[in-house]
Amino acid sequence: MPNPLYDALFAPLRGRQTPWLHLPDGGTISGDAFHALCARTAGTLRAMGLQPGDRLAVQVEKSPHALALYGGAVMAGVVFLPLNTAYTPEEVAYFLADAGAALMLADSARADALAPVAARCSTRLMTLSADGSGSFAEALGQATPIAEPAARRQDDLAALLYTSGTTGRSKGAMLTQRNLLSNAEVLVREWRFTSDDVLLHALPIFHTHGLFVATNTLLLAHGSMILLAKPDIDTMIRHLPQATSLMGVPTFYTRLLDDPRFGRDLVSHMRLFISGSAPLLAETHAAFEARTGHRILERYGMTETNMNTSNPYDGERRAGTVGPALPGVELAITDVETGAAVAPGEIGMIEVRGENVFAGYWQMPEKTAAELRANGFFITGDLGKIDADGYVHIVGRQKDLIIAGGYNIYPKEVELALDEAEGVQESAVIGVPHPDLGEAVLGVIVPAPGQNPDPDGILRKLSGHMARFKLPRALVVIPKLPRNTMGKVQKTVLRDRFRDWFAR
Ligand code: MCA
Ligand code: AMP
Repeated sequence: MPNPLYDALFAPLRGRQTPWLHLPDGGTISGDAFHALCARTAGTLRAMGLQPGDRLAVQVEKSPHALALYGGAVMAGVVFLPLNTAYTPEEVAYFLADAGAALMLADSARADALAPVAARCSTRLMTLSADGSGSFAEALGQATPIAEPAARRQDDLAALLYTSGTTGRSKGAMLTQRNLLSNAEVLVREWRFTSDDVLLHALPIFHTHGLFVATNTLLLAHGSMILLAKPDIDTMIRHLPQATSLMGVPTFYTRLLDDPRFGRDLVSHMRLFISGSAPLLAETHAAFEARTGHRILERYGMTETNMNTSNPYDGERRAGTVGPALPGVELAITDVETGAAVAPGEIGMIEVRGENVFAGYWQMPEKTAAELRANGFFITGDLGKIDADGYVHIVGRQKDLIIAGGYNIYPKEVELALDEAEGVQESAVIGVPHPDLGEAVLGVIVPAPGQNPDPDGILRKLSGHMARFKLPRALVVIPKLPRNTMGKVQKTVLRDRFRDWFAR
């Protein structure tokens, strides 16, 4: 029975005795062994009663078993819903309830905290730890591997990935088999991945970048990956000599450059360095070339659209641009107010259409209608222009979003929490330049009349409720927020005023 994503990505692993995963301890997992693990995972999901189309929520540490959950879900026809391991139980509750997840897999260490949440959402909770232990791991040991993957069509959902909303409510981006497969096909071709490639995989596997861009591309190319549990720089440096390629957020590249061991010798056999998820500074691009002789290839994508543009493999990789549209992706630059196309070369809203573009937000028809036009163009919220050579320049964001180290933080969510804090009248949360993370979260608070809020105490309290990467790195107290004549907080004024806050 057809299951296009399985047929293209996972079926070729079957019978392959060469490594698919290289592990930091020197071990390897062959394609065939990984395929068998996926088939057993799919069998376990079925034995747990999951039907094609059901949602499987996963909040586990990165490991080969964790990656096989994705393969198992594809084989069982189950919709894969990966969650950031930094999310607190309170945050997880929203995703389980919204997605109506049938099963959640979590590390054993979190099981107690998650149990009441899962019970409230009528989601079955099982455990799977990075060392391969836990109740799901035990069930896996007893399971019959599925012989035949579930039949799926190109338009069936493969994954549900949540992206935060400007109003604070996260939206589940529905990604179909076609979305994922078409993008993987384009990336293999455009970036020239082959079975000789070994990707140094140091990204998390709960986001598009590490899960789809990296994993799907290497699967389709029949290459292999060095799977690192954490983006630890020492481990990355140790394994670079065995790799041919690296995909990273800009923080990977600035951290490598900060390390005196990183130089030409270490990367002599590397073929390709790719950067995305956040803007790569032109100075990083230049410093990287000076140090290694390699020009980083920068590309641009989103959870909702997979990859949209990429600098060319053979042509000029231009610093400060994200390259031309990928084959099969149409771009439009439109007026933010009217939606009409702007003149060539002008700045406007970047819109995207193609097989890569998602099917809409899970059970949010009004949000889908607001961002996905009837003509198929998705309104990205990114502002940019296309130059005379077709290269896209991202110049800013219309959406109020902070990207720190490649993670997205929606200020509204943090502001709502700060506004509730003791002694706070109101707040504004902004992103300001940060030497390691690109941008970091800064909270600006205004005291309630006669109050003297305690920034450290406020941050301590917040930390139990929201993922730590969303927490302001600092809180500053000012007497009042700058506002325009309409009463809107002028975040640009705040960003200018505090732009050197985290300067080295
Ligand atoms: C960790 N911390 C962070 C971040 N990461 N704070 C802000 N922003 C972050 N990105 C916090 C931790 O909570 C901790 O706080 C402290 O910083 C140190 O954490 P540590 O674990 O040591 O950090 P790390 O492991 O060195 O990770 C930093 C990192 C990582 C390498 C930048 O965040 C990362 O792998 N980012 C990649 C994210 C990604 O894959 N993005 C793709 C999504 P405390 O000390 O208080 O506990 S976007 C996407 O998929 C689209 C489609 C695209 O285009 O790619
Ligand atoms: P996410 O919602 O996590 O998928 O993040 C997508 C957002 O990351 C995009 O809308 C952009 O704002 C940003 N992004 C991704 N790649 C790049 C890049 N190369 N340069 C600038 N911004 C990027």
